[in-house]
Amino acid sequence: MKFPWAKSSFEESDCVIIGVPDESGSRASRVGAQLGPYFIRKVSSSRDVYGPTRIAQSLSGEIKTKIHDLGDVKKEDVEKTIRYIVENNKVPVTLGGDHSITTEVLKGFPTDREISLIYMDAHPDIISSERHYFGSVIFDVSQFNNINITASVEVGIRDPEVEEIINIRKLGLKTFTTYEIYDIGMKNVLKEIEKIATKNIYLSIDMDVLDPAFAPGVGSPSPGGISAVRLMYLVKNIASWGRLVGIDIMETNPKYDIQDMTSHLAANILIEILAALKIR
Ligand SMILES: [Mn+2]
Repeated sequence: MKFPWAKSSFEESDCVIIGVPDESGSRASRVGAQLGPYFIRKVSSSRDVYGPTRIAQSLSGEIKTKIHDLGDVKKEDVEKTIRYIVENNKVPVTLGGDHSITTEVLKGFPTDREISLIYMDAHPDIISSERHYFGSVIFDVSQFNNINITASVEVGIRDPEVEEIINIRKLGLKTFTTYEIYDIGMKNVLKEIEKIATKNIYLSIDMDVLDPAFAPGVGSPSPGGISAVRLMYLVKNIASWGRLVGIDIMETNPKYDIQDMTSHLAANILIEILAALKIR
């Protein structure tokens, strides 16, 4: 299964999509994130395409980015696949699968070019007492040479563990909770993110950053999240800055979804990003 609207060959593409149907790094009691890539592509194939040629327009307009869908990749092959995509000057887009796949993706980027992470998640994922799973992604990648943690930011968090609050302070990571987003408003959040994330930007989206009312199909739902349009507004603006070097959309769990609404939203978030994306 591939996205019907991802029609470019690898050679001519600006962006390359991979799916990683794996949840071996998850500890969620709600199993099913490995089905994410299949359902996101399937629901987009049936709802975002009208007939053989008419592709749904995004809110941001026509998708001018040339997109190739490479299909699914095993978790152990993610690092080398990403390296191959990046070496060919294309922007990799990864669909999960559990959030620990982001660590594997970031291993594939060159070690000598600094990256700012913009990490949208209900949970800070910055546990250090356990490593190499979906709760330790930020701590794990903070050990990488190319990840500039003080020029990185977490958006939408609301469910931290005590250990994580300590680690956020220790590492100098900036965060916006959902209350802070509500308080200062979307335009100001965007301005603040732009001031913090000054390097090449890797954008990672955990679908649980959204309120469960918009995204019930996730492994670890957390009430009090942001709305679908707010997330789309943030990511489409970030994509328009021309500094995105990689994107992922993780933790869609079709087993707990309602009529595929979370899978469809994941597909539409991707479409909005791709329509607004300015290639460097
Ligand atoms: Mn996460």
